[in-house]
Amino acid sequence: MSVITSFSSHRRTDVLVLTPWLAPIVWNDTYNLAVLNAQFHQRNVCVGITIFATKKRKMKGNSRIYTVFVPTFIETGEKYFMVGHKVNYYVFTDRVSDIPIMEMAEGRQMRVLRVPTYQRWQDVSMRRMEMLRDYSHQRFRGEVDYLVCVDVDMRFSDEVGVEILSDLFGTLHPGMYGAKREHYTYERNPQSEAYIPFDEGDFYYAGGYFGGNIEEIYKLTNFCHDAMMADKDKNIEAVWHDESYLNKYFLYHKPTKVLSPEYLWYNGFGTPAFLRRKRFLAVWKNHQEIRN
Ligand code: 2GW
Ligand code: MN
Repeated sequence: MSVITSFSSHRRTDVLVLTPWLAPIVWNDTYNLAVLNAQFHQRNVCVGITIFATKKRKMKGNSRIYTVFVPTFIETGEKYFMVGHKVNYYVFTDRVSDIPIMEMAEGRQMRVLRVPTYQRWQDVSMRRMEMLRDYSHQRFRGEVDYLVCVDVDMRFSDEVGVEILSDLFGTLHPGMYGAKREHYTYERNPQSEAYIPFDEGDFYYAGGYFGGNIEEIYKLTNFCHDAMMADKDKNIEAVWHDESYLNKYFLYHKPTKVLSPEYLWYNGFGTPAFLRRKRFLAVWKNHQEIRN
């Protein structure tokens, strides 16, 4: 592995590349992937990526079944996600027979995990924390070194590699990028376990993209689930559900890496100059809608 002599190609001055607690913020042109790949290959790292596809979503007479997002997710993942590394896709679903068998590159596999259905969509989203906690404890520990936990209504559109991996990482929410702290949509009810006062908070992190090693993901999901249950007992539900509790966790357990909005983008937000790559995009859901 040769250390690159020209550092000028791995520098950004137009964006923040380091948090005040010295965690890298990952942007294109801040790292050398060849060097990182060699390091992670040396450790023979295996990466788990989790998605959930349960139940139906009913909206304005339309309904959609979240399993429709799975094939595109995996196809684009095979093209762009951790190419050349060992990967396990974990698909959590209540409709096992809707998940097709798909071809994977060598060293990569898909595992379908049956989970219960929740009636309220907020519970569908929030209960992911409990299931990730339980599977981290029972299964993931023995199978993978890192977990990447993302929404399913997404597709990869450029490389996402080992540069994202770290003990604990979160992703800047693309809709909140550049917003003032007081405009972050943290939970503002002091009675809630997710409460963050207006003068606190570092970044607004997205609920649909976090990860880390299994121990850290266990701690994160355990905290979020317990906080949600404590709020439920008080008849409280945080404004952005699991995302609100995740933001609370990251406030007091700072991530060791932060992913830039390159890693989570909506085409509707256009292409600002700071965005040199769009690696992972929200799928327009109405394209997928299935009439009742
Ligand atoms: C059904 C009705 C309304 C909303 C979601 C669902 C639903 C979600 C569902 O019927 N089945 C299902 O499997 N899900 C899973 O939850 C699926 O993995 C999906 O990606 C995830 C979050 O729901 P989604 O993607 O429709 O909502 P977003 O994109 O607005 O999610 C953001 O906000 C959520 C909390 O409100 C979460 O924090 C999420 O991580 C955020 O990206
Ligand atoms: Mn989503």
